[in-house]
Amino acid sequence: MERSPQEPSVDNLRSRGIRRRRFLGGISLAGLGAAVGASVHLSSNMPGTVIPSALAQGAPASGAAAQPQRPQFLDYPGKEKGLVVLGERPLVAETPEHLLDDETTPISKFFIRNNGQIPEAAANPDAWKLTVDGEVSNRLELTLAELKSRFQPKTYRMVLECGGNGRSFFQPPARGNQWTNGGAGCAEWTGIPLGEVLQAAGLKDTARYTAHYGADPHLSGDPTKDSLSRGMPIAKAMEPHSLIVYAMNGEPLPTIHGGPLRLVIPGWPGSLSHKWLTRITIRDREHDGQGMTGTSYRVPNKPMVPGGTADEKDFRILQSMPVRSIITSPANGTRLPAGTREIALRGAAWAGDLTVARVDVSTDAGQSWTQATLAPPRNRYDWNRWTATVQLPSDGYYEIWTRATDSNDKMQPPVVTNWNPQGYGGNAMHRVAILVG
Ligand SMILES: Nc1nc2c(c(=O)[nH]1)N[C@H]1C(S)=C(S)[C@@H](COP(=O)(O)O)O[C@H]1N2
Ligand SMILES: [Mo]
Repeated sequence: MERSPQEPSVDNLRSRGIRRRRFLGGISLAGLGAAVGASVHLSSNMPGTVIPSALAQGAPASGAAAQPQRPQFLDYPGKEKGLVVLGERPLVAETPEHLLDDETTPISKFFIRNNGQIPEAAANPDAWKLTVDGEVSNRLELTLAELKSRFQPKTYRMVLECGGNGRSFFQPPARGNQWTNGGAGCAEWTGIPLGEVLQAAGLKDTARYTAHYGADPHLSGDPTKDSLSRGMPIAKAMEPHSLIVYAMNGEPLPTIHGGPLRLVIPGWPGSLSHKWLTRITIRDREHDGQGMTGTSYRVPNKPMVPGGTADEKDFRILQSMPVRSIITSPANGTRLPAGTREIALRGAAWAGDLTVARVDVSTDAGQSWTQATLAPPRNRYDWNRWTATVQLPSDGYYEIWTRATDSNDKMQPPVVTNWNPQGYGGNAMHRVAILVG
């Protein structure tokens, strides 16, 4: 079979040190192009280290897979077809960056991450029960109706981000769902501050840490096993933005997002934002539930050799998520009319517990940068929407890069650093490819 110059052979790719697993034979990019009313094939000739994220979507988790893979698009009630399935059992789906272009992420576009089975929808949400026990003087058992009537609700727009967001950019591949940058979204969450409920339960002097339990059955069906059970230091739980949530974007919290009741613990790994929440136990020490041990949600204290063997005693629990910015328009793979010399860019940036100090964009692989304009966040933990205009000197192929800098003056790195076995902290600059003419 004859190859077009845009479809280099496998041997060709190897000899140029390009990672095979990053190549989708142009299918993914063509698909995205079609989605935005264009059809382009830019996926060839791009080295694995710089390949834009849309090209990595649908790539197999294992570097061993030799066949290019077509991304699998989600087919789920109430969800956009453009979400990309990263796993079916448990169901995990991410939002390609160009679908994060809304100020507030609609439910239909919000990413999905499960560790176990999805429970049945609650027949009577207001009767849903939450227990608060452990190191408290006044054990609580509250229905959702009682929660709503006893406490004053708050609504904040806040980023929820999976701890493994960006994992697919690690090399060698890190274990777990191969998120590009789409394991994140920013919704309006309505609920009761967790701290007020803990206060009502009366924290004892011995209270150090939370432990979260939910109604999702373990994948195996074994009732003695938790799908997930994480926890956090009391200080994080007492922050005013740590919420027990029952509504999302003004609607009752959908079952797929943990309805009727979940935690939203902004700034920290999404795994703390427990869905289908039934019980919070206060402990006198760090929690040791499912997802708290080994190298899960942990990062090395000293840089380790990529692909090396982890020594668990050198790891600490991942708390605040790293700074990240994404380009949400134009979409990766967009083709623009010949003669286009100026492009309006839009995006979003966020920085865990910190704030975003600035966002810069480049069209020349970082040789020069243009500062973006940040819209102010509505409240703490909201993302910053940003806009920028860039000039292009000619028709042709360009990559647009974005990088954010946080309030501690830490900038996103050009490539993923700090390799760790389960791939946390992958916050390399986001890149999209465009073709003018
Ligand atoms: N009960 C329960 N809560 C959970 C999970 C889970 O598997 N079970 N997954 C967590 C993880 S890892 C993430 S990133 C977020 C994802 O929330 P979403 O599916 O609403 O996007 O939920 C968290 N809460
Ligand atoms: Mo997650």
